Amino acid sequence: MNNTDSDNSLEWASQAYALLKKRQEEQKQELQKQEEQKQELQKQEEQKQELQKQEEQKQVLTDSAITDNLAGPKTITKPELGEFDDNFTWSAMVLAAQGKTINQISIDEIDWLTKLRRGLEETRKGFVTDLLDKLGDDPLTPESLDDLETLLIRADVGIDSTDKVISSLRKKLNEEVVGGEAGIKFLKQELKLIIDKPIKNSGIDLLVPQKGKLNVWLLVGVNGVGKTTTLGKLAYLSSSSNYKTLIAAADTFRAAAVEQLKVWGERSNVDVISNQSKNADPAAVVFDAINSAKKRNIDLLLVDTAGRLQTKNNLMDELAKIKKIIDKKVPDAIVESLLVLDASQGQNGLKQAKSFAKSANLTGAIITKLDGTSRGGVSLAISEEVNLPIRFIGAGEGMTDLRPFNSYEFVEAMLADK
Ligand SMILES: Nc1nc2c(ncn2[C@@H]2O[C@H](COP(=O)(O)OP(=O)(O)OP(=O)(O)O)[C@@H](O)[C@H]2O)c(=O)[nH]1
Ligand SMILES: [Mg+2]
Repeated sequence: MNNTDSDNSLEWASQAYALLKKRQEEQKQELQKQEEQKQELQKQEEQKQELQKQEEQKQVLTDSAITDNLAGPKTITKPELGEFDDNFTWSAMVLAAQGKTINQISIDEIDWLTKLRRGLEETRKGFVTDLLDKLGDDPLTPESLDDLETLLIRADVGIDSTDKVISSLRKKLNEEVVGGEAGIKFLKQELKLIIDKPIKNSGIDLLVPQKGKLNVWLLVGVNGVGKTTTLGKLAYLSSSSNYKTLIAAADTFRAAAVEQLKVWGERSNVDVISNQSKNADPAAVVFDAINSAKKRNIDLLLVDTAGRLQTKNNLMDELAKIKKIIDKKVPDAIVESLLVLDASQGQNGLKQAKSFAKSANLTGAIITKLDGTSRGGVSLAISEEVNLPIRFIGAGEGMTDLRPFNSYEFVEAMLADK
């Protein structure tokens, strides 16, 4: 990028910022106006019902005291426009590079990209910063490729993906002189190719529920990786995108799982089908949930499953049983078995993916906890070695901290140079 380019980019980002700021101000004023009108109406009503209202308030307080004690989302806060800083300009540029115009970008998107970039900061620190230091502005040499190889392995990118990238770079180097900046650009393209391959192979670029059918998404994975939290975020994403959504609480092993799900369900207005009795059969919960989904014309049924049972075989048997019930009751349902993986577990996550892929008929992966881990590179290993399309990524515990996976944004965030 030469000076003029960066001046133009900054000017573009600054216009986008001014527009978003204006829009936010207008929205705030509109909300305030509505709020004032509402308060005026309420005032008259309140005078009449003073006593009754005190009674109700007591009840609300008790309810929120109960829900606040459960693991679940805090409140759904709409993201606010932050400063016009490096985070903003980088996010705006990433959106612009994907063909968005100033009018098309939103605060939500800027907020997410900022989170993603921050989340991948640790991965980047041990990798890109070192790489850029080593490369400087000089052309790539066979020695710098050796350094890059070590860095990629250290970032948990995995041996197969690393080999692939390094041999492509070596080939390019034999043909022409590759400068530092061109090297990074080529590296980004290669990493993106690796992540995109299983997505292309699946024939589905973006996973969304198919209209007119029952879509059933099973969330599977070992304990503690973030299945229930991810399911809660998906329920919010789905219902706020106007898909009729239902949750099946099929983790009957963990006592608090149902309560945890109910909190998430309530916040996004999605019902939870559960069976509170001890040792309830998970497949029976799914059976009930399918009946309910059919009656209510549900688009998406999200199924939470157990991460820990007495043995790994039990876990796989149970998943098979759930799958059998779905196939039998709704043969034309679109079923997705999504493996939830905790990015911070690095190579261990890769092992889990390999073992689940063998026995659980997986169709995709969701990477969670990308915030604050240095091992985000594992996403590449999952794509290359397990051939699983990554469908969503989570970078935080809040309701809006999950987004459909976008390989361009992911690679840009992983290799952002500041
Ligand atoms: N920082 C961070 N924490 C997360 C994320 N996703 C989940 N968590 C946290 O990880 C912990 C475990 O999450 P759960 O959703 O209960 O995990 P699970 O896979 O359902 O666990 P089991 O039901 O016990 O198998 C909770 O404290 C979550 O808040 C994320 O993207 N970022
Ligand atoms: Mg759970």
